Amino acid sequence: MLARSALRLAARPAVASIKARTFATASRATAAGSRRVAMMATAGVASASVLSYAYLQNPVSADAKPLAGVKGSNSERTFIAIKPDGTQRGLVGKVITRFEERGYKLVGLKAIAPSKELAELHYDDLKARPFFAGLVKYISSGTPVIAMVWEGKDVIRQGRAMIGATNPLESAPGSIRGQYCISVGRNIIHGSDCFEAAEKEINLWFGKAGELIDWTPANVEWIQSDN
Ligand code: DAT
Ligand code: MG
Repeated sequence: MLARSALRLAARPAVASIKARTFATASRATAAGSRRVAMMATAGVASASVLSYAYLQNPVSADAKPLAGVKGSNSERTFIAIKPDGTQRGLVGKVITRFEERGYKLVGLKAIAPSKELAELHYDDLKARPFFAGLVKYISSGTPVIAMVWEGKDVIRQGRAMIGATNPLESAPGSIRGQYCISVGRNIIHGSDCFEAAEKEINLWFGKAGELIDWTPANVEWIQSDN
């Protein structure tokens, strides 16, 4: 397991170097986690929190498939993020509900206040655009981004359709942006626009071993079957 983790980190130097404040999972398991486990071990105390840290330090082999799944298959994955304005406006539950109810499977989720570096890497293709600095400032403002990976049939294209056009003026009224946004600079949600972007973005935001969970929904046949 350690050898596998080391290999993965070596293959993803950009991810390993990103300094971001995560609220949910992996980075908490590092320094503070080890200190706490050591203190509790010294005191001879066993508790649920010790067990959860043990899980984080030795993640189950939960993401054995390629990070973005297999293009064009039922295991295709996309990176969806609720931006800081979506979080501030209390729209997290509504966005998650749309993807869940459509039939997609949530395989990764965390709240993260992205560093400037992470925001710049994420929007690397837009760095020559005049709005780039403002975009990075807004994404790395300190309000959490809700980062997710969703899996299922055609999830990349369907995800983009559900999100709607970049400029809310052009997004269909039933789409997420069409329902909740009026400004291109505050369009509340991000979604990968192609398989290559999904690979890059999932790698960037969920590149550590054990951050994605490969599970089988009980109703998968009722959602994905083509007969
Ligand atoms: P999308 O988020 O639909 O993939 P994009 O990749 O072209 O759109 O741009 C990324 C984000 O940058 C977009 O969600 C909002 C912001 N943005 C794009 N065009 C903009 C503009 N003309 N003015 C201000 N912000 C813009
Ligand atoms: Mg884009």
